[in-house]
Amino acid sequence: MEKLLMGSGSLNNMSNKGYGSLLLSLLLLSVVTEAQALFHKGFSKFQRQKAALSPGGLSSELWFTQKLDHFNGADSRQWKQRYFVNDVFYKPGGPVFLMIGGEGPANPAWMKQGTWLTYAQKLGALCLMLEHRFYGKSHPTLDLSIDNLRYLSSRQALADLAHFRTVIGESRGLSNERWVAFGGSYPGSLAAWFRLKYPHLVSASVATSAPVHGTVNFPEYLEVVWRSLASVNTNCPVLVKKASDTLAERLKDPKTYDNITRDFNLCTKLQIQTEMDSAYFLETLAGNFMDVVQYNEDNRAFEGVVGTNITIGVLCGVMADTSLGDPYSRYGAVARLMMDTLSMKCLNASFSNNARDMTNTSWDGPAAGGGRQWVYQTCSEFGFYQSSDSPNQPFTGFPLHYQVKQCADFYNISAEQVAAAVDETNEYYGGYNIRSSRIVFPNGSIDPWHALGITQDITDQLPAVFIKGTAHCANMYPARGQDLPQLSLARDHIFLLLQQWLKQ
Ligand SMILES: *[C@@H]1O[C@H](CO)[C@@H](O)[C@H](O)[C@H]1NC(C)=O
Ligand SMILES: *[C@@H]1O[C@H](CO)[C@@H](O)[C@H](O)[C@H]1NC(C)=O
Ligand SMILES: *[C@@H]1O[C@H](CO)[C@@H](O)[C@H](O)[C@H]1NC(C)=O
Ligand SMILES: *[C@@H]1O[C@H](CO)[C@@H](O)[C@H](O)[C@H]1NC(C)=O
Ligand SMILES: *[C@@H]1O[C@H](CO)[C@@H](O)[C@H](O)[C@H]1NC(C)=O
Ligand SMILES: CC(=O)N[C@H]1CO[C@H](CO)[C@@H](O)[C@@H]1O
Repeated sequence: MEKLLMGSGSLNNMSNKGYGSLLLSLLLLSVVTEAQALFHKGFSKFQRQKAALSPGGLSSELWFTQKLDHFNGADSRQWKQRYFVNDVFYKPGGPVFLMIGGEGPANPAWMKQGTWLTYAQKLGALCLMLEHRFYGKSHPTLDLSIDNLRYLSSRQALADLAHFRTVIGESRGLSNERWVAFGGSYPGSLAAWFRLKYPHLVSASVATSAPVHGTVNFPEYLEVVWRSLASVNTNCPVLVKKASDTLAERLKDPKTYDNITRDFNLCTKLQIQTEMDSAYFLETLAGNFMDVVQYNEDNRAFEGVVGTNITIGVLCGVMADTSLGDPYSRYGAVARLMMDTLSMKCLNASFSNNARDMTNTSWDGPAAGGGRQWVYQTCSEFGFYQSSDSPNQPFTGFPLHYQVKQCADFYNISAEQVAAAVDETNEYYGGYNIRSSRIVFPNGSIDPWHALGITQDITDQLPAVFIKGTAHCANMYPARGQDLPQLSLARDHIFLLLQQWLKQ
């Protein structure tokens, strides 16, 4: 959702909870749409596979019995993991495509649309999508307490995929077929790592916009935001910087709070008691720009994502509009435009409310849509904090220590533990030095996440596919007439690679 998702107050309801810039594909594979609400039928026990298929060959949700802890043979606790099937294109002997769920509910829209289905049609593939543990309706534990979150990790998620692949392979007679993993953003990394760690179970992977390198501090993200804004109008990021500097300066003087409350349409009067409060507020406003850049002009509408007609050009247009007053006033206009677009009445910018939401451990809690879980994964595995620490970026006031302190506030994970966990993640998967074969890494030049991805061929068997001018995960969305030619070429190129690899 928010920046790699994941960022704060921006293009979606969840982003105004402050973990906005952190959620990768929450917006990607996972936005909860009204249509999805219809899927709420509770835990349908073991439906027989065929019975669960609708006439068109698209399944409603199915449930797979999964182990809670794959790494402890003495722990036999189990839970039910949600998955979906589309066998419309399947031809006996064809490959099996596995779409990997990420840091939000698995969105069944992907079972009806998306580039992977175009490939499936051409190759006669069976399509499956497995929801990630702890997201959506895949609840391994009774709640999201710190003790229970210990079972949330990419390693457990990969072991879920391995067990799912093995059991479904056997039960459907597909053990000897070629399996291909797909994913975008964090699930893109999982697609690459699934091939890396379980090469006997998956023949090839398409790891789109995958941040395979963990890093505690990720200031480069906002540097790409600067460049993406500058590509529309060189003055645009300069104006944003002026505005955010002015705002940060005013936050030091409580006499300005009434005006700020009005200018940014806050739900309640601004209160700044700690550095966390001001950092949260400034990060939330920056989140508007981060989300628009990350998802600029993509084709996510089919997922039920709103607000996609706000482009970088629209934001820079507002920032350049002198009739709106000084840059600070234009920055307020951007915030109000985003709220209008999302039909939000006002902006919640209080860190303490956010902290209350983020520490709620109930599955019905306000951050259980993915925020509490994803931020936990950043603290315990990846970092990825889009801090404002670089001088070459447009925002002010949310340094790394503000972000890392949330790990202690929300999960009792210290800064030292975060640093050690990220090192261990890179040690385990290899980071940029991943060594494997038959993994393709598509990247978009304006996607801020490409800085943590594989952007140059490692070997013939580990190629990068560069797509100039596209944003996060663009190649996964359904093709459109107005797509850039290089985007269409990239989709074709990936298809040719798959075709070639499936013959090997
Ligand atoms: C608040 O804004 C008004 C204009 O809308 C301005 O006249 C006033 O000086 C501002 N107050 C402060 C404390 O900046
Ligand atoms: C975006 O779409 C909405 C609804 O169709 C429309 O009202 C709005 O003017 C559009 N905004 C821009 C910036 O194009
Ligand atoms: C703001 O937060 C309050 C309390 O958490 C909540 O009741 C309200 O719905 C929120 N408003 C918006 C517009 O998000
Ligand atoms: C957690 O969220 C649920 C659902 O919104 C709410 O009923 C419950 O009171 C919250 N728990 C705490 C401790 O705030
Ligand atoms: C926080 O973690 C420390 C050790 O890392 C532990 O000693 C302490 O009991 C934990 N506190 C809570 C409230 O869980
Ligand atoms: C923006 C970016 O890093 N693009 C890279 C994507 O991958 C290609 C290799 O195919 C690189 O040349 C690009 O620099």
